[in-house]
Amino acid sequence: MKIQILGAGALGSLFGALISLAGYKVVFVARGKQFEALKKGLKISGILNLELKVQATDKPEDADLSFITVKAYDTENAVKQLSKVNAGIVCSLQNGIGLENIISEYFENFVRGVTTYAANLADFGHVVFAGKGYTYLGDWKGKGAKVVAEVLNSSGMKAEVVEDVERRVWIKAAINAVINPITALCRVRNGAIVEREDLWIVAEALAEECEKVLKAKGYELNLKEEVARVAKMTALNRSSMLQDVERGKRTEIDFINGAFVKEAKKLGIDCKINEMIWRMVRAVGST
Ligand code: KPL
Repeated sequence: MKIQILGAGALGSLFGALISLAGYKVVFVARGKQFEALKKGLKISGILNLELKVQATDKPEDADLSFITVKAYDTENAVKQLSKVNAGIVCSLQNGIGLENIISEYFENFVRGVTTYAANLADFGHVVFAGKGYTYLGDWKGKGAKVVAEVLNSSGMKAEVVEDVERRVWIKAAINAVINPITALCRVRNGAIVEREDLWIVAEALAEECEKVLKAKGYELNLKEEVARVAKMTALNRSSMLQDVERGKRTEIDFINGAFVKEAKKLGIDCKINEMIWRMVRAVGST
């Protein structure tokens, strides 16, 4: 079985490494400095310490399974390229809301995944495996979730096929809507959210608005508790948005807080704090 990672950044490279260590043939699709570095090899540190030779390319190839791990704003570009080859089952593990319609348009078998695995890019070609997690997978269009779960589980990663993947996408995005912008704006690790009173007050305000949106969509949960749990569990992690801001890269804020603000408007829910934070991150990042 040939597996392709479209967007071999931090998370994509970690998944690619773990899957190739299990014996699967894996192709890493990357761009720029990451592509150049991967041609020389991939270093993993943190929970695992190893270096491996990988097959790197800058264009998608035919594959039996293609993971999409590009940034949310690159989705359209990436799927257009991917649609030119035989992509096989397509599985998105991206953060953010609203990517599903774009991907479904191009492929017959589309699996949406939500993962809590954590990875940071220490340098081009060097990924820090920062946290083991869980991956939930659901068939969004056609079939494939079972196959993806088998690949991940046989690679030593915990994965499960679920019926409510859309709910899980929204809940993950809500957690991201609280942790990511605060850590990016204040340049702190995730743990600071629960350790510093000032930050927790902002976190609570964001969480209250997002929870109202979730509730109106029929997704009940105590978001503050969930945010506190994730912030403690990933205390030492630098959120993906903090990493983007530190590198002067565009952030995924439009697909996280921006998506909550748009949904809140449709539902007639006040979401002003998310809107302020959304605009502040846009101003800080290179949007
Ligand atoms: O998903 C994450 C991210 O950084 O994007 C969290 C859960 C906040 C972990 O860092």
